Amino acid sequence: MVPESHVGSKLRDLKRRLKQENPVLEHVVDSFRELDRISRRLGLLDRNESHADRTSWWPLISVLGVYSSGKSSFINHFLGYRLQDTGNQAVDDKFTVICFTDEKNVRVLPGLALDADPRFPFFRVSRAIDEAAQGEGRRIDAYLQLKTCPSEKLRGKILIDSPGFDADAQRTSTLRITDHIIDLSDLVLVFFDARHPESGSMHDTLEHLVRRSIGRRDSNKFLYVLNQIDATAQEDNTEEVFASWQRALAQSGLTAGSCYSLYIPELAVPIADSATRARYEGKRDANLRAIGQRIEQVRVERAYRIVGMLEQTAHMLESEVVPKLQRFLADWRRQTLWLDGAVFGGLLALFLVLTLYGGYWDGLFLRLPLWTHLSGYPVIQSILLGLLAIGAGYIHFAVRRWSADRAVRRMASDPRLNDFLPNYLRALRKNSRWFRSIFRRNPAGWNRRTARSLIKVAEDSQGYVQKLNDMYANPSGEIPAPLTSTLNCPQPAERSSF
Ligand SMILES: Nc1nc2c(ncn2[C@@H]2O[C@H](COP(=O)(O)OP(=O)(O)OP(=O)(O)O)[C@@H](O)[C@H]2O)c(=O)[nH]1
Ligand SMILES: [Mg+2]
Repeated sequence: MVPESHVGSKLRDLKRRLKQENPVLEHVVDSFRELDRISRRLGLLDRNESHADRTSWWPLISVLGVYSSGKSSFINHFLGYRLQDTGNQAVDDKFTVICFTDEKNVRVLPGLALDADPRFPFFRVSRAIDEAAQGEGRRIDAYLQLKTCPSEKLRGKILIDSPGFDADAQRTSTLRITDHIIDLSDLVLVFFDARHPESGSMHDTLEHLVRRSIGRRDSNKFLYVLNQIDATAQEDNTEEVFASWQRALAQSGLTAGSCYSLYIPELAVPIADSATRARYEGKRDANLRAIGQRIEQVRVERAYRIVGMLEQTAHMLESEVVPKLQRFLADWRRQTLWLDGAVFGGLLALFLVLTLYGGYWDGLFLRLPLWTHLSGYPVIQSILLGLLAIGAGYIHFAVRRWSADRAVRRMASDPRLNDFLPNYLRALRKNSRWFRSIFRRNPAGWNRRTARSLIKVAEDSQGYVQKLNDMYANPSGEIPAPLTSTLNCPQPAERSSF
């Protein structure tokens, strides 16, 4: 029996985990497996690669921001689980990636577990850290840890808790990880502390996180949260605190975004006045709900995105990859035939000229003295003919290889192939192996059966979209629009009021 490849066991594990979290995506894994099989036959992927690696299967929600602002408390509240330590001193000194487990207990694994596993968003992050700060990549465990938690709220998503933002104390490597997290996240919650609106950490957060979020194409994935707003209940000056926070955001250049003010229910200082309490609680619950819905929405969007990627990949294989490989084969064939013609034609012409010049022709008969001498030795004659054929074969294969290299170089200079280039090159090598005839019009591994499988994958992906619609679409048949209930951020694109 052939041992199961690294990819095989990875996809099996992925499927097992998705089975608990999203049954539609569980079947999508099978379709990705089929695409991998086709791509491997085409020579695009090797045994250890999978199209499934090109996407993160879980939506990533990261919580960043000011230290002691309640990032970990928010995560604990959201999960309904006392997972993260909290406290008034700086508590978290590393990033914690939190994902679902069906085991009863929480597990804490070192950063290495994340660095080495392509299913997680930190796969090979140590290399990126090394680029930012040499030698630090080895200390990956000092920056990252993985926690698994059985909270139902975590199904189908990954949360990231982070150390409080403090640019002075932080090394370039931490900033590098922060940037990496922001790039990968589907949703970024940036936390501020209503108790200390002017802290240094607030300043750093504004400088690094808010300023950088501005002008990004995905800037709507940032939610700004002013936490611990219960601290304003005593003086009942929420509006003032909120407005000054927004001014600080505006001064950092933020002109649009979703802003929320919150407090964590179980941690709040009790609010004595019942009317004030009711007002605070009503707004807090609305905002917690809004953030919760936004998180849920991200999960839905991610499921559609993965199915979309499946269809796109199937489409790309059929309408881009196969035609490109066919073009390569045609190029290679044409070039080889031309060159073969030129080289052998030239040699033949040279032979004719030399023999004519030497007077070896008797009418239409060539009489080479050497050949005539050997007429009594048919074995030697055969050996000579054999050597001649080997020489011709050698030239032909050299010509084939040269033409293939040229066609490969031409393809390699195509900037549109960018990160798919190594895959193309691998397929080209497979297609131009010595035993493959140059007269084949279809690429290696491409036949009616593979074409049918590809059509089936595309059809299946439409089926998955329908299933997702059945799961998530509301009765009017619409996919829920991104939730836009927000507070009055400066000139907000999306707004509500507290
Ligand atoms: N009154 C009140 N206290 C809160 C609230 N949220 C958090 N706290 C308290 O604030 C302190 C800091 O909370 P953490 O959750 O540890 O804050 P953090 O942002 O994770 O802090 P670091 O990990 O150190 O950056 C803890 O003592 C919490 O109990 C809130 O909404 N209201
Ligand atoms: Mg914390």
